[in-house]
Amino acid sequence: MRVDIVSIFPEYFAPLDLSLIAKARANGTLRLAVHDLRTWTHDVHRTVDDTPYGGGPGMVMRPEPWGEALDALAPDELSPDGHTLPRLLVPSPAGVPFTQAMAHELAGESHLLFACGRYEGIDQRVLEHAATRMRVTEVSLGDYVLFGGEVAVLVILEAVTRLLPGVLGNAGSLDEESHAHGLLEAPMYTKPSSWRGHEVPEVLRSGDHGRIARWRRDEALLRTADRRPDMIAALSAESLDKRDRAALERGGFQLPPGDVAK
Ligand code: JAH
Repeated sequence: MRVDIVSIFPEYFAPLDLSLIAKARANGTLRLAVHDLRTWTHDVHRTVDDTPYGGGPGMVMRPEPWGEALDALAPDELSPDGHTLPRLLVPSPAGVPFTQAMAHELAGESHLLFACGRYEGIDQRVLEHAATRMRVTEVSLGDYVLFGGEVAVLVILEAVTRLLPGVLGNAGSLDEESHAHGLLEAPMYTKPSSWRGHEVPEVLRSGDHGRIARWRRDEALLRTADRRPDMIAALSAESLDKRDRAALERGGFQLPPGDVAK
């Protein structure tokens, strides 16, 4: 996968030289480049922002440097290495929610291009214009405001690159994790079995794989109902059986009637 990142703070991306992302870059799984937006400014002050039309506080990123950056990184002609146009991703509190499903979708792309906004964001015409040439997605990590898109790009890249073939050693660990089955994961424990007066649940030391699987399922259901009622409400009719319902009722949770009954 090829990834290009455009930002006025390329130094934010130093962590991409660490750990498993660095390894994926070294072995050619990931071809990643970070670009300074000011490369595509031409005035002495290398200006990237200006005041907003219609008034209001803050500044908006000027369209011209972004236009040149996208021309350079997503040329109209197919590049000599046969790469197609990138998928443009723009972190924004006004974007569509980023999910594990979107991470899987992005892991199937051959070229991602990230545009990091700062201030009050990027002139909307940049995205409008880019959409005439490539797929453009404004994406949000949650309902809060950052200084800019840089940290959001680090998060998205970590979620996506760990799904690339060969990046995670243990192939089995991908489908048992939180969000893969629409529930939060049960708690995990390691040695020692007793630590500062806190014990590992007996069932996990029983060696009874059936009981362990049932316990983990119950714990996953209970903590999801407690912490993420939205995820319980989103479960399909088939995903909760009678034992699941019984576990939730034992935990004192009221199930919505009908759609999650079985
Ligand atoms: C803030 C440009 N959903 C997380 C998120 C993503 C991007 C931004 N804020 C929050 C942001 C200012 C300028 C992007």
